[in-house]
Amino acid sequence: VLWSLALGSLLAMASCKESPKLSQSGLLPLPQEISDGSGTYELGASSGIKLTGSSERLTGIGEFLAEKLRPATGFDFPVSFDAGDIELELTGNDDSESYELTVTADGVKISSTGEAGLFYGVQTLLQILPAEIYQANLQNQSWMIPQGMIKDSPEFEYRGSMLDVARHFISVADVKFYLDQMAQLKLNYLHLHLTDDQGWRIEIKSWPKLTEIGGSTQVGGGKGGFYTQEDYKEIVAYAAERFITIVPEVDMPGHTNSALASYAELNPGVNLPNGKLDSVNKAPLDYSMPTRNPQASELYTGIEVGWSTFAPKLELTYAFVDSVVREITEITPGPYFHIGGDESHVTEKEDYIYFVERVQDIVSKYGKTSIGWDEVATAKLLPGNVAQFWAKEENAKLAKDQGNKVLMSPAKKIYLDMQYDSTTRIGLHWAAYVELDSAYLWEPTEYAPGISKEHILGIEAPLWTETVVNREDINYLAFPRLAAAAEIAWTSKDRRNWEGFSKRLPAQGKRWDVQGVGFYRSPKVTW
Ligand code: TNX
Repeated sequence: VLWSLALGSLLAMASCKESPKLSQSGLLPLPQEISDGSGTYELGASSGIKLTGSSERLTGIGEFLAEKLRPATGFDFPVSFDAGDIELELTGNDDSESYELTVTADGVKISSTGEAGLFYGVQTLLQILPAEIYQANLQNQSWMIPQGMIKDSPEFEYRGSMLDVARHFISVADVKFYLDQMAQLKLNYLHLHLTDDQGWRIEIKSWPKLTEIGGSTQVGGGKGGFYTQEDYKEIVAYAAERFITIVPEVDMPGHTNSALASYAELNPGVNLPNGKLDSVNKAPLDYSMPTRNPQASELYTGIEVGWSTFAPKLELTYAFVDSVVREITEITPGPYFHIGGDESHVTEKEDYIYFVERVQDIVSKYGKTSIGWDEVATAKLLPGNVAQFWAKEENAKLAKDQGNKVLMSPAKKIYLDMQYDSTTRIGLHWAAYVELDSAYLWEPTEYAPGISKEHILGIEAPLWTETVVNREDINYLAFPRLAAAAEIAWTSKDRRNWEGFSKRLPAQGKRWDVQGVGFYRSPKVTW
Protein backbone atom coordinates (compact mmCIF):
# COMPACT_ATOMS: atom_id res chain seq x y z
CA VAL A 1 0.00 0.00 0.00
CA LEU A 2 2.77 2.36 1.02
CA TRP A 3 4.63 1.57 -2.13
CA SER A 4 1.65 2.34 -4.34
CA LEU A 5 0.97 5.57 -2.43
CA ALA A 6 4.54 6.66 -3.01
CA LEU A 7 4.32 5.71 -6.64
CA GLY A 8 1.03 7.61 -6.94
CA SER A 9 2.46 10.81 -5.57
CA LEU A 10 5.57 10.45 -7.71
CA LEU A 11 3.36 10.12 -10.76
CA ALA A 12 1.29 13.08 -9.64
CA MET A 13 4.44 15.14 -9.21
CA ALA A 14 5.71 14.06 -12.59
CA SER A 15 2.44 14.87 -14.33
CA CYS A 16 2.23 18.15 -12.51
CA LYS A 17 5.60 19.02 -13.94
CA GLU A 18 4.61 17.97 -17.42
CA SER A 19 1.33 19.79 -17.47
CA PRO A 20 1.50 23.45 -16.55
CA LYS A 21 -1.45 25.01 -14.77
CA LEU A 22 -3.14 28.23 -15.78
CA SER A 23 -2.81 29.50 -12.22
CA GLN A 24 0.94 28.93 -12.38
CA SER A 25 1.57 30.80 -15.62
CA GLY A 26 2.83 33.86 -13.79
CA LEU A 27 0.08 36.09 -15.11
CA LEU A 28 0.76 39.80 -14.72
CA PRO A 29 -1.40 41.61 -13.81
CA LEU A 30 -3.28 38.88 -11.95
CA PRO A 31 -6.73 38.20 -13.46
CA GLN A 32 -9.87 38.40 -11.35
CA GLU A 33 -10.66 34.68 -11.64
CA ILE A 34 -8.62 31.69 -12.74
CA SER A 35 -9.91 28.12 -12.72
CA ASP A 36 -7.51 25.34 -13.58
CA GLY A 37 -8.61 22.48 -15.78
CA SER A 38 -6.58 19.37 -16.42
CA GLY A 39 -4.45 18.70 -19.43
CA THR A 40 -3.25 21.07 -22.09
CA TYR A 41 -4.01 22.21 -25.59
CA GLU A 42 -1.16 22.27 -28.08
CA LEU A 43 -0.84 24.73 -30.94
CA GLY A 44 0.31 23.15 -34.21
CA ALA A 45 0.96 23.75 -37.89
CA SER A 46 -2.78 23.60 -38.61
CA SER A 47 -3.70 26.15 -35.94
CA GLY A 48 -5.58 29.22 -37.03
CA ILE A 49 -7.48 32.19 -35.73
CA LYS A 50 -11.23 32.28 -36.12
CA LEU A 51 -13.09 35.58 -35.81
CA THR A 52 -16.70 35.74 -34.68
CA GLY A 53 -18.74 38.92 -34.65
CA SER A 54 -18.28 42.13 -36.51
CA SER A 55 -16.50 45.39 -35.79
CA GLU A 56 -14.05 47.70 -37.43
CA ARG A 57 -11.04 46.39 -35.56
CA LEU A 58 -11.80 42.69 -35.11
CA THR A 59 -9.63 41.60 -38.04
CA GLY A 60 -6.85 43.86 -36.79
CA ILE A 61 -6.88 42.20 -33.39
CA GLY A 62 -6.77 38.78 -35.05
CA GLU A 63 -3.83 39.85 -37.22
CA PHE A 64 -2.07 41.33 -34.18
CA LEU A 65 -2.29 37.96 -32.45
CA ALA A 66 -1.21 36.07 -35.57
CA GLU A 67 1.83 38.32 -35.96
CA LYS A 68 2.83 37.63 -32.37
CA LEU A 69 2.43 33.86 -32.79
CA ARG A 70 4.08 33.35 -36.20
CA PRO A 71 7.78 34.13 -35.69
CA ALA A 72 8.54 31.75 -32.81
CA THR A 73 6.22 28.90 -33.86
CA GLY A 74 6.82 29.10 -37.60
CA PHE A 75 3.11 28.24 -38.14
CA ASP A 76 0.93 30.19 -40.57
CA PHE A 77 -1.97 31.11 -38.29
CA PRO A 78 -4.44 32.13 -40.98
CA VAL A 79 -6.99 34.65 -39.74
CA SER A 80 -10.53 34.08 -41.02
CA PHE A 81 -14.22 34.09 -40.21
CA ASP A 82 -14.46 30.38 -41.15
CA ALA A 83 -12.29 28.20 -39.01
CA GLY A 84 -9.53 28.10 -36.44
CA ASP A 85 -8.74 26.58 -33.08
CA ILE A 86 -8.19 30.01 -31.50
CA GLU A 87 -11.49 31.82 -31.56
CA LEU A 88 -11.83 35.54 -30.95
CA GLU A 89 -15.48 36.13 -30.27
CA LEU A 90 -16.86 39.65 -30.08
CA THR A 91 -20.32 39.50 -28.54
CA GLY A 92 -21.12 43.21 -28.54
CA ASN A 93 -19.66 46.50 -29.62
CA ASP A 94 -19.01 48.45 -26.43
CA ASP A 95 -15.81 49.72 -24.82
CA SER A 96 -15.58 46.91 -22.28
CA GLU A 97 -12.10 45.84 -21.22
CA SER A 98 -13.39 42.60 -19.64
CA TYR A 99 -12.89 39.24 -21.29
CA GLU A 100 -13.22 35.50 -20.77
CA LEU A 101 -10.61 33.06 -21.94
CA THR A 102 -11.31 29.32 -22.08
CA VAL A 103 -8.84 26.60 -23.00
CA THR A 104 -10.26 23.13 -23.65
CA ALA A 105 -9.05 19.97 -25.38
CA ASP A 106 -10.39 21.49 -28.63
CA GLY A 107 -8.76 24.88 -28.54
CA VAL A 108 -8.84 28.37 -27.15
CA LYS A 109 -11.72 30.81 -27.05
CA ILE A 110 -11.50 34.45 -26.03
CA SER A 111 -14.71 36.40 -25.79
CA SER A 112 -15.66 39.93 -24.88
CA THR A 113 -18.37 42.46 -25.57
CA GLY A 114 -15.67 44.97 -26.56
CA GLU A 115 -12.61 45.15 -28.79
CA ALA A 116 -10.40 46.24 -25.89
CA GLY A 117 -11.48 43.21 -23.87
CA LEU A 118 -10.55 40.90 -26.75
CA PHE A 119 -7.16 42.57 -26.98
CA TYR A 120 -6.49 41.99 -23.28
CA GLY A 121 -7.57 38.36 -23.69
CA VAL A 122 -4.98 38.12 -26.47
CA GLN A 123 -2.29 39.47 -24.12
CA THR A 124 -3.28 36.88 -21.52
CA LEU A 125 -3.11 34.11 -24.10
CA LEU A 126 0.46 35.14 -24.95
CA GLN A 127 1.38 35.01 -21.26
CA ILE A 128 0.02 31.47 -20.79
CA LEU A 129 2.14 30.20 -23.67
CA PRO A 130 5.82 29.37 -23.03
CA ALA A 131 7.86 32.59 -22.70
CA GLU A 132 9.70 31.74 -25.94
CA ILE A 133 6.56 32.79 -27.82
CA TYR A 134 7.98 36.32 -27.53
CA GLN A 135 11.11 35.31 -29.51
CA ALA A 136 11.50 37.01 -32.86
CA ASN A 137 12.78 33.86 -34.57
CA LEU A 138 11.86 30.21 -34.93
CA GLN A 139 12.02 28.12 -31.75
CA ASN A 140 12.19 24.36 -31.86
CA GLN A 141 9.74 23.39 -29.12
CA SER A 142 6.11 22.55 -28.41
CA TRP A 143 3.46 25.14 -27.65
CA MET A 144 1.32 23.82 -24.81
CA ILE A 145 -1.41 25.86 -23.19
CA PRO A 146 -2.91 24.77 -19.87
CA GLN A 147 -6.64 24.05 -19.91
CA GLY A 148 -8.99 26.06 -17.72
CA MET A 149 -10.78 29.34 -17.66
CA ILE A 150 -10.02 32.98 -16.88
CA LYS A 151 -12.52 35.75 -16.26
CA ASP A 152 -11.01 39.15 -16.05
CA SER A 153 -11.74 42.86 -15.82
CA PRO A 154 -9.79 45.91 -14.68
CA GLU A 155 -10.18 47.79 -11.41
CA PHE A 156 -9.34 51.27 -12.78
CA GLU A 157 -10.22 52.80 -16.13
CA TYR A 158 -6.97 54.80 -16.39
CA ARG A 159 -3.84 52.65 -16.16
CA GLY A 160 -0.91 54.66 -17.29
CA SER A 161 2.74 55.45 -17.48
CA MET A 162 4.62 58.62 -18.42
CA LEU A 163 7.82 59.15 -20.35
CA ASP A 164 9.66 62.45 -19.88
CA VAL A 165 11.02 62.92 -23.40
CA ALA A 166 12.11 66.48 -22.56
CA ARG A 167 15.03 66.04 -20.15
CA HIS A 168 16.51 63.43 -22.47
CA PHE A 169 14.90 62.91 -25.84
CA ILE A 170 13.51 59.42 -26.40
CA SER A 171 13.42 58.15 -29.99
CA VAL A 172 10.24 56.95 -31.71
CA ALA A 173 11.67 53.42 -31.75
CA ASP A 174 12.26 53.46 -27.98
CA VAL A 175 8.77 54.83 -27.33
CA LYS A 176 7.34 51.98 -29.44
CA PHE A 177 9.37 49.43 -27.51
CA TYR A 178 7.96 50.85 -24.28
CA LEU A 179 4.42 50.78 -25.71
CA ASP A 180 4.83 47.07 -26.48
CA GLN A 181 5.74 46.42 -22.88
CA MET A 182 2.88 48.56 -21.61
CA ALA A 183 0.38 46.65 -23.74
CA GLN A 184 1.58 43.34 -22.31
CA LEU A 185 0.80 44.68 -18.84
CA LYS A 186 -2.67 45.86 -19.96
CA LEU A 187 -1.83 49.54 -19.46
CA ASN A 188 -3.93 51.90 -21.57
CA TYR A 189 -2.54 55.46 -21.32
CA LEU A 190 0.90 56.79 -22.20
CA HIS A 191 1.48 60.35 -21.05
CA LEU A 192 4.29 62.06 -22.98
CA HIS A 193 5.95 64.91 -21.09
CA LEU A 194 6.81 66.78 -24.30
CA THR A 195 8.27 70.03 -22.99
CA ASP A 196 10.38 71.22 -20.10
CA ASP A 197 13.16 73.68 -19.31
CA GLN A 198 15.72 71.59 -21.15
CA GLY A 199 13.83 70.76 -24.32
CA TRP A 200 10.81 71.27 -26.56
CA ARG A 201 10.12 67.95 -28.31
CA ILE A 202 7.08 68.43 -30.53
CA GLU A 203 6.95 70.32 -33.81
CA ILE A 204 4.62 73.33 -33.74
CA LYS A 205 4.31 74.59 -37.30
CA SER A 206 3.23 78.11 -36.34
CA TRP A 207 6.13 78.52 -33.87
CA PRO A 208 8.99 76.66 -35.62
CA LYS A 209 11.81 77.91 -33.42
CA LEU A 210 10.42 75.86 -30.52
CA THR A 211 12.01 72.77 -31.97
CA GLU A 212 14.78 74.48 -33.99
CA ILE A 213 16.15 76.12 -30.89
CA GLY A 214 14.24 74.65 -27.96
CA GLY A 215 14.68 71.09 -29.21
CA SER A 216 18.40 71.39 -29.88
CA THR A 217 19.80 70.20 -26.58
CA GLN A 218 19.01 68.23 -23.42
CA VAL A 219 20.25 67.53 -19.90
CA GLY A 220 24.02 67.24 -20.03
CA GLY A 221 24.24 69.20 -23.29
CA GLY A 222 23.61 66.43 -25.80
CA LYS A 223 21.96 67.13 -29.12
CA GLY A 224 18.36 66.63 -27.94
CA GLY A 225 15.79 66.04 -30.67
CA PHE A 226 12.09 66.33 -31.30
CA TYR A 227 9.13 64.60 -32.90
CA THR A 228 7.81 66.02 -36.14
CA GLN A 229 4.03 65.98 -36.22
CA GLU A 230 4.34 62.93 -38.50
CA ASP A 231 6.48 61.16 -35.87
CA TYR A 232 3.92 61.99 -33.22
CA LYS A 233 1.09 60.64 -35.37
CA GLU A 234 3.10 57.46 -35.85
CA ILE A 235 3.39 57.08 -32.07
CA VAL A 236 -0.33 57.77 -31.63
CA ALA A 237 -1.22 55.13 -34.24
CA TYR A 238 1.19 52.53 -32.84
CA ALA A 239 -0.27 53.10 -29.38
CA ALA A 240 -3.85 52.91 -30.66
CA GLU A 241 -3.17 49.51 -32.25
CA ARG A 242 -2.36 48.41 -28.70
CA PHE A 243 -5.41 50.10 -27.17
CA ILE A 244 -3.20 52.75 -25.63
CA THR A 245 -4.20 56.42 -25.68
CA ILE A 246 -1.51 59.11 -25.85
CA VAL A 247 -1.81 62.01 -23.41
CA PRO A 248 0.38 64.91 -24.60
CA GLU A 249 1.75 67.30 -21.98
CA VAL A 250 2.94 70.84 -22.46
CA ASP A 251 4.20 71.81 -19.02
CA MET A 252 3.38 75.42 -18.11
CA PRO A 253 3.63 78.13 -16.78
CA GLY A 254 6.79 76.80 -15.08
CA HIS A 255 9.21 74.36 -16.74
CA THR A 256 9.12 76.52 -19.86
CA ASN A 257 12.69 77.68 -20.42
CA SER A 258 13.02 75.87 -23.77
CA ALA A 259 10.14 77.99 -25.15
CA LEU A 260 11.49 81.14 -23.53
CA ALA A 261 14.88 80.45 -25.12
CA SER A 262 13.27 80.00 -28.53
CA TYR A 263 11.18 83.19 -28.59
CA ALA A 264 12.36 86.40 -26.94
CA GLU A 265 8.88 87.89 -27.12
CA LEU A 266 7.46 85.32 -24.71
CA ASN A 267 9.76 86.67 -21.99
CA PRO A 268 8.51 89.36 -19.67
CA GLY A 269 11.63 91.40 -20.28
CA VAL A 270 13.83 90.89 -17.26
CA ASN A 271 16.47 88.23 -17.53
CA LEU A 272 19.69 87.31 -15.90
CA PRO A 273 22.45 85.87 -18.09
CA ASN A 274 22.13 82.40 -16.57
CA GLY A 275 18.57 82.19 -17.80
CA LYS A 276 17.02 82.55 -14.37
CA LEU A 277 14.40 85.20 -13.83
CA ASP A 278 15.37 88.07 -11.63
CA SER A 279 13.67 88.35 -8.28
CA VAL A 280 12.18 91.54 -9.68
CA ASN A 281 9.79 89.24 -11.46
CA LYS A 282 8.17 88.50 -8.13
CA ALA A 283 6.70 91.98 -8.13
CA PRO A 284 3.99 92.70 -10.69
CA LEU A 285 5.70 93.73 -13.90
CA ASP A 286 4.52 96.14 -16.51
CA TYR A 287 4.44 93.93 -19.57
CA SER A 288 3.13 96.64 -21.92
CA MET A 289 4.82 96.00 -25.24
CA PRO A 290 6.59 99.31 -26.02
CA THR A 291 8.63 99.46 -22.83
CA ARG A 292 9.56 95.89 -22.40
CA ASN A 293 12.67 94.77 -24.14
CA PRO A 294 12.44 91.04 -23.93
CA GLN A 295 15.42 88.83 -24.50
CA ALA A 296 15.45 85.15 -25.13
CA SER A 297 16.69 83.17 -22.17
CA GLU A 298 19.62 80.81 -22.60
CA LEU A 299 19.17 77.14 -23.29
CA TYR A 300 19.46 75.11 -20.12
CA THR A 301 21.06 71.69 -19.64
CA GLY A 302 21.07 71.31 -15.85
CA ILE A 303 18.49 69.60 -13.66
CA GLU A 304 17.22 72.29 -11.30
CA VAL A 305 13.47 72.82 -11.25
CA GLY A 306 11.07 75.63 -10.42
CA TRP A 307 12.91 78.70 -11.79
CA SER A 308 11.25 79.47 -15.13
CA THR A 309 7.82 80.86 -15.93
CA PHE A 310 5.72 82.08 -18.77
CA ALA A 311 4.46 85.65 -18.34
CA PRO A 312 0.83 85.22 -17.24
CA LYS A 313 0.06 88.93 -17.64
CA LEU A 314 1.22 89.03 -21.21
CA GLU A 315 -1.54 88.52 -23.76
CA LEU A 316 0.87 87.04 -26.29
CA THR A 317 1.34 84.11 -23.90
CA TYR A 318 -2.26 83.02 -24.51
CA ALA A 319 -2.04 83.43 -28.28
CA PHE A 320 1.03 81.19 -28.09
CA VAL A 321 -0.65 78.59 -25.86
CA ASP A 322 -3.70 78.62 -28.13
CA SER A 323 -1.59 77.75 -31.19
CA VAL A 324 0.29 75.04 -29.36
CA VAL A 325 -2.86 73.44 -27.95
CA ARG A 326 -4.62 73.70 -31.32
CA GLU A 327 -1.81 72.04 -33.27
CA ILE A 328 -1.31 69.25 -30.76
CA THR A 329 -4.99 68.50 -30.18
CA GLU A 330 -5.53 68.30 -33.96
CA ILE A 331 -3.28 65.24 -34.03
CA THR A 332 -4.38 63.76 -30.70
CA PRO A 333 -7.47 61.53 -30.87
CA GLY A 334 -7.55 60.85 -27.10
CA PRO A 335 -9.70 62.86 -24.68
CA TYR A 336 -6.94 64.43 -22.57
CA PHE A 337 -4.45 67.27 -22.84
CA HIS A 338 -2.01 67.65 -19.94
CA ILE A 339 -1.20 71.25 -19.04
CA GLY A 340 1.54 70.54 -16.48
CA GLY A 341 1.26 73.21 -13.82
CA ASP A 342 3.87 71.80 -11.41
CA GLU A 343 6.57 73.61 -9.49
CA SER A 344 5.81 77.10 -10.78
CA HIS A 345 7.81 78.55 -7.91
CA VAL A 346 8.54 81.88 -9.59
CA THR A 347 5.00 82.58 -10.75
CA GLU A 348 2.95 84.80 -8.46
CA LYS A 349 0.19 82.72 -6.92
CA GLU A 350 -2.65 84.84 -8.31
CA ASP A 351 -0.97 84.90 -11.73
CA TYR A 352 -0.63 81.13 -11.58
CA ILE A 353 -4.33 80.68 -10.90
CA TYR A 354 -5.27 83.14 -13.65
CA PHE A 355 -2.98 81.29 -16.07
CA VAL A 356 -4.28 77.81 -15.24
CA GLU A 357 -7.89 78.91 -15.60
CA ARG A 358 -7.27 80.55 -18.97
CA VAL A 359 -5.35 77.57 -20.27
CA GLN A 360 -8.10 75.19 -19.13
CA ASP A 361 -10.53 77.24 -21.22
CA ILE A 362 -8.28 76.99 -24.27
CA VAL A 363 -8.02 73.21 -23.88
CA SER A 364 -11.76 72.95 -23.45
CA LYS A 365 -12.34 75.08 -26.56
CA TYR A 366 -10.41 72.46 -28.53
CA GLY A 367 -12.62 69.71 -27.15
CA LYS A 368 -10.20 68.13 -24.67
CA THR A 369 -10.21 67.53 -20.94
CA SER A 370 -7.30 69.00 -18.99
CA ILE A 371 -5.10 67.01 -16.66
CA GLY A 372 -2.65 68.95 -14.51
CA TRP A 373 -0.15 68.13 -11.78
CA ASP A 374 -1.83 68.44 -8.37
CA GLU A 375 -0.99 72.15 -7.92
CA VAL A 376 -3.62 73.02 -10.56
CA ALA A 377 -6.28 72.20 -7.97
CA THR A 378 -5.44 75.52 -6.27
CA ALA A 379 -7.26 77.08 -9.26
CA LYS A 380 -10.91 76.56 -10.10
CA LEU A 381 -11.00 73.38 -12.14
CA LEU A 382 -13.45 72.93 -14.97
CA PRO A 383 -15.89 70.06 -14.44
CA GLY A 384 -14.33 66.75 -15.46
CA ASN A 385 -10.75 68.01 -15.36
CA VAL A 386 -8.24 65.84 -13.53
CA ALA A 387 -5.58 66.55 -10.90
CA GLN A 388 -2.56 64.26 -10.97
CA PHE A 389 -1.50 63.68 -7.36
CA TRP A 390 2.26 63.42 -7.00
CA ALA A 391 3.19 65.15 -3.76
CA LYS A 392 0.66 67.30 -1.94
CA GLU A 393 -2.28 65.59 -0.26
CA GLU A 394 -3.98 68.92 0.34
CA ASN A 395 -4.06 69.52 -3.42
CA ALA A 396 -5.68 66.13 -4.02
CA LYS A 397 -8.28 67.14 -1.45
CA LEU A 398 -8.85 70.49 -3.18
CA ALA A 399 -9.59 68.62 -6.40
CA LYS A 400 -11.96 66.22 -4.69
CA ASP A 401 -13.76 69.06 -2.91
CA GLN A 402 -14.37 70.67 -6.31
CA GLY A 403 -15.86 67.39 -7.53
CA ASN A 404 -12.89 66.57 -9.77
CA LYS A 405 -11.11 63.26 -10.06
CA VAL A 406 -7.58 62.45 -9.02
CA LEU A 407 -4.99 60.46 -10.95
CA MET A 408 -2.73 58.72 -8.46
CA SER A 409 1.05 59.05 -8.97
CA PRO A 410 2.50 59.30 -5.47
CA ALA A 411 6.22 59.95 -5.93
CA LYS A 412 7.22 57.84 -2.94
CA LYS A 413 5.68 54.73 -4.50
CA ILE A 414 5.29 54.98 -8.22
CA TYR A 415 7.96 57.38 -9.53
CA LEU A 416 9.97 55.12 -11.79
CA ASP A 417 12.98 57.45 -11.66
CA MET A 418 13.47 56.89 -7.94
CA GLN A 419 16.49 54.73 -7.16
CA TYR A 420 15.84 51.25 -5.81
CA ASP A 421 18.47 51.81 -3.13
CA SER A 422 21.55 53.92 -2.54
CA THR A 423 23.63 51.80 -4.93
CA THR A 424 21.36 52.12 -7.98
CA ARG A 425 23.54 53.40 -10.84
CA ILE A 426 21.00 55.96 -12.12
CA GLY A 427 17.92 57.70 -10.76
CA LEU A 428 17.11 60.24 -8.08
CA HIS A 429 15.99 59.77 -4.50
CA TRP A 430 14.38 63.05 -3.43
CA ALA A 431 11.07 61.30 -2.70
CA ALA A 432 12.38 57.95 -1.46
CA TYR A 433 14.35 54.87 -2.36
CA VAL A 434 11.70 52.65 -3.88
CA GLU A 435 12.51 48.93 -3.79
CA LEU A 436 10.13 46.63 -5.65
CA ASP A 437 8.18 45.59 -2.55
CA SER A 438 7.61 49.23 -1.63
CA ALA A 439 6.43 49.96 -5.19
CA TYR A 440 3.90 47.12 -4.84
CA LEU A 441 2.78 47.52 -1.26
CA TRP A 442 0.50 50.52 -1.31
CA GLU A 443 -3.19 50.96 -1.77
CA PRO A 444 -4.33 53.81 -4.02
CA THR A 445 -7.74 54.05 -2.34
CA GLU A 446 -6.14 54.50 1.09
CA TYR A 447 -3.02 56.49 0.27
CA ALA A 448 -4.18 60.10 0.53
CA PRO A 449 -6.59 60.88 3.37
CA GLY A 450 -10.13 61.39 2.11
CA ILE A 451 -9.37 60.15 -1.41
CA SER A 452 -11.18 56.89 -2.02
CA LYS A 453 -12.12 54.70 -4.96
CA GLU A 454 -14.87 56.96 -6.31
CA HIS A 455 -12.51 59.96 -6.46
CA ILE A 456 -9.78 58.15 -8.35
CA LEU A 457 -9.58 58.04 -12.13
CA GLY A 458 -6.66 55.65 -12.06
CA ILE A 459 -2.94 55.13 -11.58
CA GLU A 460 0.05 56.47 -13.51
CA ALA A 461 3.73 55.60 -13.17
CA PRO A 462 5.93 58.48 -14.42
CA LEU A 463 9.51 58.08 -15.59
CA TRP A 464 11.42 61.36 -15.34
CA THR A 465 14.60 61.28 -17.34
CA GLU A 466 17.17 63.62 -15.81
CA THR A 467 19.45 60.56 -15.37
CA VAL A 468 17.95 58.36 -18.10
CA VAL A 469 19.85 58.45 -21.38
CA ASN A 470 18.87 55.38 -23.41
CA ARG A 471 16.59 52.35 -23.71
CA GLU A 472 18.72 50.34 -21.33
CA ASP A 473 18.28 53.00 -18.64
CA ILE A 474 14.52 53.14 -19.24
CA ASN A 475 14.23 49.38 -18.89
CA TYR A 476 16.35 49.25 -15.77
CA LEU A 477 14.24 51.77 -13.88
CA ALA A 478 10.83 50.86 -15.27
CA PHE A 479 11.00 47.10 -14.88
CA PRO A 480 9.90 45.35 -12.75
CA ARG A 481 8.25 48.34 -11.04
CA LEU A 482 5.94 49.05 -13.97
CA ALA A 483 4.49 45.57 -13.44
CA ALA A 484 3.74 46.49 -9.82
CA ALA A 485 1.96 49.64 -10.97
CA ALA A 486 0.04 47.68 -13.61
CA GLU A 487 -1.16 45.13 -11.09
CA ILE A 488 -2.28 47.84 -8.66
CA ALA A 489 -4.21 49.47 -11.50
CA TRP A 490 -5.77 46.29 -12.91
CA THR A 491 -6.25 43.77 -10.11
CA SER A 492 -8.77 44.28 -7.33
CA LYS A 493 -7.44 44.98 -3.87
CA ASP A 494 -8.63 41.68 -2.36
CA ARG A 495 -6.73 39.65 -4.98
CA ARG A 496 -3.41 41.46 -4.56
CA ASN A 497 -0.62 40.35 -2.27
CA TRP A 498 3.14 40.65 -2.35
CA GLU A 499 3.78 36.92 -2.00
CA GLY A 500 1.69 36.08 -5.03
CA PHE A 501 3.18 38.92 -7.05
CA SER A 502 6.76 38.01 -6.23
CA LYS A 503 6.12 34.35 -7.11
CA ARG A 504 4.63 35.27 -10.47
CA LEU A 505 7.46 37.63 -11.38
CA PRO A 506 10.13 35.08 -12.40
CA ALA A 507 7.87 33.94 -15.26
CA GLN A 508 7.53 37.57 -16.32
CA GLY A 509 11.29 37.99 -15.94
CA LYS A 510 11.72 35.23 -18.51
CA ARG A 511 9.38 37.05 -20.89
CA TRP A 512 11.42 40.22 -20.43
CA ASP A 513 14.68 38.35 -21.00
CA VAL A 514 13.37 36.87 -24.22
CA GLN A 515 12.42 40.39 -25.42
CA GLY A 516 15.66 42.04 -24.41
CA VAL A 517 14.22 44.05 -21.53
CA GLY A 518 17.17 44.40 -19.16
CA PHE A 519 15.16 44.70 -15.96
CA TYR A 520 16.39 45.25 -12.41
CA ARG A 521 16.79 41.89 -10.69
CA SER A 522 15.41 42.96 -7.36
CA PRO A 523 16.89 40.95 -4.48
CA LYS A 524 13.35 40.74 -3.08
CA VAL A 525 12.48 38.17 -5.76
CA THR A 526 13.89 34.67 -6.35
CA TRP A 527 14.39 34.99 -10.07
C1 TNX B 1 9.55 66.61 -9.84
S1 TNX B 1 6.97 65.49 -10.28
C2 TNX B 1 9.06 67.08 -11.04
C3 TNX B 1 9.84 66.87 -12.26
C4 TNX B 1 11.14 66.19 -11.99
C5 TNX B 1 10.93 65.08 -10.99
C6 TNX B 1 12.13 64.25 -10.74
C7 TNX B 1 6.73 66.78 -10.96
C8 TNX B 1 5.36 67.08 -11.29
N1 TNX B 1 7.80 67.56 -11.21
O1 TNX B 1 10.05 68.10 -12.90
O2 TNX B 1 11.63 65.68 -13.18
O3 TNX B 1 10.50 65.66 -9.78
O4 TNX B 1 11.86 63.14 -9.95
